[in-house]
Amino acid sequence: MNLVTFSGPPSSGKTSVILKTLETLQKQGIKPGVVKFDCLYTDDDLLYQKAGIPVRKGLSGSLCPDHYFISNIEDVVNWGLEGQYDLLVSESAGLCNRCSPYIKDIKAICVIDNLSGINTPKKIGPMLKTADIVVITKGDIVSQAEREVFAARVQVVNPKAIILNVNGLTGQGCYELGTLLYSQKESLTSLKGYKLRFSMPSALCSYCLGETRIGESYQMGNVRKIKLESNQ
Ligand SMILES: Nc1nc2c(ncn2[C@@H]2O[C@H](COP(=O)(O)OP(=O)(O)OP(=O)(O)O)[C@@H](O)[C@H]2O)c(=O)[nH]1
Ligand SMILES: [Zn+2]
Ligand SMILES: [Zn+2]
Repeated sequence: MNLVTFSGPPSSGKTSVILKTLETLQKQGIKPGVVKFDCLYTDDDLLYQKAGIPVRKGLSGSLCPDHYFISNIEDVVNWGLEGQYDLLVSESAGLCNRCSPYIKDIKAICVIDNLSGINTPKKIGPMLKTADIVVITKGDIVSQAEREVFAARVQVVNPKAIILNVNGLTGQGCYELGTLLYSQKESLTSLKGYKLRFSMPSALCSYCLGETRIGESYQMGNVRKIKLESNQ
């Protein structure tokens, strides 16, 4: 089985791109399975189901979706192995810019869209910086110049990444992406011994633990104060 991890900001086009890409792979006889990780809500599972793709979803609730992902990925891999899927795709909500779900030696794809603003590549942390492939969507609604500037900004943040412009509506670029995702030689049977690409911050403070009261005396643990004097 091959495993690939997709991540990216909300509504960047992850599901659209994954669906179109899996369609091209299914035509080649490759059997996919998908697991969607989100925080509070997703109906992506219905879209995968409609396309005839086996799917499971996990909602992290109050936890960072990436922390939740990594605590559950082994079970997900076992689900994929039991289903005998050739390609197991995880789609994670990129809601926490400090973390990423990427694992060393497991293909990592970040989906980001042209509309998100030219400073967005700098704001997104490891999810973009440590991806192998960066898929840029929604090029159909910006100009050629905007596409070029945006792609250049992405390349500055992640010089090693393969950057692909993909149209999530028409599927243009998805065949090429598919060829990068699946390899017949790969046969993952367990994630034992694998490691995350980036150590996730543990921001355990009173508010993580459910505190709602405002005031210094209620703040314990990992607290960082804003420096207003040296702030511009
Ligand atoms: N114009 C245009 N719209 C796109 C493109 N790709 C995706 N969309 C649209 O963008 C919206 C969000 O797409 P999704 O595929 O649901 O995005 P997502 O990243 O999976 O969203 P979440 O999982 O909810 O975070 C949908 O309305 C898509 O039809 C694209 O290349 N061009
Ligand atoms: Zn989605
Ligand atoms: Zn996080």
